[in-house]
Formats: sequence, structure tokens, C-alpha cells
Amino acid sequence: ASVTEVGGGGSSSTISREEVVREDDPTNNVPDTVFGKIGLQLHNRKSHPLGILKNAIYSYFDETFPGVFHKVDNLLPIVSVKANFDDVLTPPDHVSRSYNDTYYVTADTVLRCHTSAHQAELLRQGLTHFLVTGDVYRRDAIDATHYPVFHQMEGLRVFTQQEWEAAGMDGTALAAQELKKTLEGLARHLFGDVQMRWVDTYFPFTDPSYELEIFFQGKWMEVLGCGVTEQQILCNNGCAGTTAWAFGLGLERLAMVLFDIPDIRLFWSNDSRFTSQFKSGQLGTKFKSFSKYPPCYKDISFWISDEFSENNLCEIVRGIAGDLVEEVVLIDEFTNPKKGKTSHCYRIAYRSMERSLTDDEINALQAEVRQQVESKLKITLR
Ligand code: FA5
Ligand code: MG
Repeated sequence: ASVTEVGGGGSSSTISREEVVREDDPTNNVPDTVFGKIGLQLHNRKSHPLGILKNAIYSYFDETFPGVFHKVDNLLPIVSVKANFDDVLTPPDHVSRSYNDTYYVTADTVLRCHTSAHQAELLRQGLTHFLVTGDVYRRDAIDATHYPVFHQMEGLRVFTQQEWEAAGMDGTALAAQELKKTLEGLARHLFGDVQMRWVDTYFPFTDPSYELEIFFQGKWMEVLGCGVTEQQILCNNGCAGTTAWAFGLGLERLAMVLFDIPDIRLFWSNDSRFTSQFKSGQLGTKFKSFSKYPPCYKDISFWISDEFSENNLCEIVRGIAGDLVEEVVLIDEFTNPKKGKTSHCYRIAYRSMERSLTDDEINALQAEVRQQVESKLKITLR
């Protein structure tokens, strides 16, 4: 039997590694810390910032398109390579397919790296207006706005020929126009009067493609990607002769702005000083930081080899330190011209959000990091 849904109704059923991964499968690059997040469904908790935000977005779509959008929020994050990449026209050599960027469960299944992984199957089921929310997974850098697991909401809306003819427009123009209007309306619904701008970009699955940026704390922040769906996706999935718009937005990015949440790790906190501050239906509550504990910085320097990748380093640090690592930054880099060798120095910031860390504890973590980096990454410690 194939499992396509988890939990439902906000329940938190987790999946055991043994159910899906063969012990000896060399393809698997999902560490236990990441595996343990599957099934937690933060976005289905009514009093969690991500759940509150999801419901606020639902309300906006219910008001703007009464009774039209179908909502899906319990699809299993383990999907086929085909669904995650091929079905949305990701080229065979695209970097996002690499083991460096994506978590492979087996050779042909991955932890979805975007909710776009569900576009094709839902179109094939006959849905023409839908929102899909879920946890997505990426091997990535470590800092206050990046975590290997985050949440996206996908939206897709199909237009028929009658619709664009009635509007006196061509199908692509109508989709592009309504897409921008809908998302600008969503930003105003969430943030009130905000400064925003559209930036042209590229996605394999849309053309034209755009990103929406919001001006927040003195900077432009990218909150979503979107565009007019490629004809091939519609044709391949039972919607020939239509056009569509689609978007994928980052729930954490929006929630950090709405609730003033300073660090992405907090979304995973079970500390009641965090969880008790948010109430179902209350969008504007500003998070009151509990006292910040001091960070501790440790540097590590090594000669890299051609195979070195920062994501692999971050994966090791995250695997050892878990949520005690706040940031990993490259602070120095140079090449010795005679030897043709390149050295990197990374600064690791350790900090707990809940307590002070002891020197002994941090030294033990750093010693373990040094040892695993040396044994697993083909580098030479300096
Ligand atoms: C995508 O994932 C596309 N699938 C979005 C899309 C859907 C485009 C449908 C067109 C049509 P991107 O990788 O840019 O695009 O991610 C979308 C959003 O997810 C970003 O704008 C950002 O808000 C959020 N996001 C991306 N990476 C991270 C991360 N590491 N941590 C937190 N949020 C992230
Ligand atoms: Mg982007």
C-alpha cells in the first residue's frame, strides 16, 4: 500500500526511518535530525505561528475567491524524483537535483524541496484551484533565516479559454495580471500597507516568472516565487487548452516578519516561553524575546579539496550540534599560489535559545566537529 498522507487534523504522527529506508542504502543522505522532523506538521497546529499564518492566508483566499480554492495540507513529504523534478520540467543537469542540495531517501525518492512537487498530481486529479501547504527540505547554509526544514504554500489556478476571451485578453496576459493582483492583495491582507516590488526571475516551471519582495527592517526580502505555468505541465496533466498561474511562498519568512521572530530555529521550540505567546486566529502578536544567552564562537580552518562543499560541512555541524548551532560563516579564504591549495576558515556560532552553554559542552561539540570534518570531508585540518 502506498502512503500518500500523514496525520491529518493536526495530529503529529512521525514516520520511522526503518519504514522507508534500507539500512544499507548508500543513496540515503538524510540525517536523523532531519528525519525526525517528518510528520510534526507545525503548519497544522492552530496556535503555532505557522498554523496561524496558514489560516490567515486561507481566509484571504476564501474572501477573494469564495468556495473556489481546494486546500491540501497533509501530503507526505517523501515524493518521487519524478514528482519533485521531472513533472515540473527541472532539467536533468540542474543543481537542485544534486545530492549536495537535496535529501534523497532512496535513489528515486526525495524529501520534497518545494511544494511544487504536488502540482502535477493535483492537476491530474482534476483540481483547477488549489493551495498546498507542507514541510519542505533542503541541504543548505546555516544562519538565522535558513533551516534544513521549512514550510511552503503552493497556489495554482487554471483559466479556461472562455475566461480570457471574456476578459478580452490572451490567456498568459490574464494569468499574469490576476496573479500579481492576487498576491499584492495577499501581502496587504497580511501586512497592511507595505512597500513591495516585483523582480523578474527564472523557474523551469513558469514563464514569465517573478519574485515578490517586501521591504522589511531596512532591506528587501524575497517572500515568494511565482509565474505563469509552462504549457507543457498543463498539457501533460490533463489541462491542454488552458493557462494557469502558480506561486510558492515561504511561510517562515512571512511569519518572521509578522510575529517579529528573530531566529528560524524558534519555530521548532517546545519551550512554553515561545509556544504560549501565540493564539489561534491572532495574526499580529509580536514575539517578546526571552533573554538571549551569550553565543560562543569557534573557528575551524582547513585546506579544501575539489569536492569540498559548504552544505556538507553544515550538515556535519547540524548533525552534531543540532539546534545549538546558530550560524556557520566563511570568514577567511586564500589560495597558496605555489601549492595551488585553498584554505577556508569557518566561524561557528553556538548558542542555545533556552539556556547558557558551558565551555566543556562547547569544546566537546567542537572537538567532534573537527574529527568528523576531517574523517568525512577529504580536507586537511590546519
Ligand atoms: C521555489 O521553491 C518555487 N517552487 C516557487 C514557485 C512555485 C515558483 C510555483 C513558481 C511557481 P524558491 O526556491 O525561491 O522557489 O523558494 C520559494 C520561497 O521559499 C522563497 O521565496 C522563500 O520565501 C522561501 N525559502 C526558500 N529557501 C528558504 C530557506 N532556506 N529557508 C526559509 N525559507 C526559504
Ligand atoms: Mg528564490
